[in-house]
Amino acid sequence: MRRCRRFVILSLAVAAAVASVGASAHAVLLDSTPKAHGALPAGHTQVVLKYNSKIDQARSRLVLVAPDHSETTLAITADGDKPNELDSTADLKPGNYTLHWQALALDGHLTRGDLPFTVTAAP
Ligand SMILES: [Cu+2]
Repeated sequence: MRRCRRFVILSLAVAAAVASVGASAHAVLLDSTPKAHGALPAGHTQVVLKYNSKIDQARSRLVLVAPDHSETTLAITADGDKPNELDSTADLKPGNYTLHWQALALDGHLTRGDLPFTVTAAP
C-alpha cells in the first residue's frame, strides 16, 4: 500500500515536469521594425517587435542606446489587440543605435536581445 502511494507521487512529479516543458513558450523575436542591422531614415519612428507568443507588455523593457551611448527607456504601448508585440516610438537622429529588449513571456520566462540598426539622414 505504501509503495503504491509512493509510485503515484513519483508519477505525478514526472507528469508535472513533462507538462512544464510542454508549456514553455519563451518569447522568440520573429520580426522587427527597425530590422536588425537594417537602416532607416531619421525622424519620429514606430518601433515594433513581434514575438512568437504573448508578452507581458507591462513587465517587458525596451532600452534604446543612442550614437552617443546614452540610454533611454522607451515607453511600451499597452495594446491588448497585439499581445505578441512590444511597440513604442522614438525620435531618431542619424547614427548607430542599439535597441536592448527584454520580453517576459506569459510562462514567466524572460528573454533578451540586442537589435543594432543605423539611422541615415532624412532625404
Ligand atoms: Cu518559457
